Amino acid sequence: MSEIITNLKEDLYNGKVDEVAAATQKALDEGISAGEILNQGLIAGMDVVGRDFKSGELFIPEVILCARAMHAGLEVLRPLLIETGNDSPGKVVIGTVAGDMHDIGKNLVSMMLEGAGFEIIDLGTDVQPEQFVEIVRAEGADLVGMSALLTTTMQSMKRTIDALSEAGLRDRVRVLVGGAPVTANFAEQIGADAYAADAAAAVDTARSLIEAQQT
Ligand code: B12
Repeated sequence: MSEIITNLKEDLYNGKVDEVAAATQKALDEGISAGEILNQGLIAGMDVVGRDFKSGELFIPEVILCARAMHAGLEVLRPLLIETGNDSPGKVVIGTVAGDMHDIGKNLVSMMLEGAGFEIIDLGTDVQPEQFVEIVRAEGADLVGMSALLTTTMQSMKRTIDALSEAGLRDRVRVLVGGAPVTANFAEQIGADAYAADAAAAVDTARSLIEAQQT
């Protein structure tokens, strides 16, 4: 692995916001692709943070700094990830479900969908089922994307799907779920249309869900 990527991962681990932004830009300037910087640098760096958070080596304040650093790197990559044509395959309402504040993965999925031309309405984090319902209805969304990173908030996905059904919107909108603890099996159990494991898979799955809806 190149030295720049190794340094980038180290800076991310140490929560150095400005350094991560600068290292991301430097990597781009040296011709490393956005995909490689994202996967080998930022996401791989965050995996190490997650491992050490779990084992008790890192604590919440440190992880918050790492998350900020990750955001800073993603912002540098943003223009490259969202380079797009004009033809929108559909409108997506996306958010992290009620009770959950994790937004890095959701933001990445948003960016990649935007890059694939989707129109994105990002509701942020801790989004209540009623908020999803209100915006899906108001915007006539084609697809709802929900993210959950906590086993305790996964049930908010089901509550949101139930709320969409109660509001009579479920037939009109496809539901795509994701986040580290979510599985295809869980998606099926709660009545979602699909699960995708990462941002690249999210784009392919969103496309095929909307195509299937239109035919
Ligand atoms: C960063 C982080 C935080 C940050 C969040 C900052 C932020 N702005 O997001 C802070 C410090 C705030 C935090 C807080 C907490 N956290 Co935390 N956190 C993490 C950590 C280290 C990384 C998550 C991350 O960003 N990963 C990088 C991104 C790129 O990956 P990702 O989110 O999985 O997203 C990818 C896929 O899942 C998928 N995806 C994600 N969303 C979606 C949506 C759709 C529609 C699709 C299709 C796909 C998709 O695509 C993404 C890109 O490839 C994880 C550890 C881990 N390994 O996941 C713990 C982790 C999720 N946290 C955990 C915990 C326990 C907490 C707290 C409860 C701690 C506490 N005691 O207070 C709080 C909860 C706060 C709350 N109410 O939400 C646990 C969860 C355990 C569990 N099984 O429930 C984890 C797993 C750590 C651990 N091993 O113990 N956390």
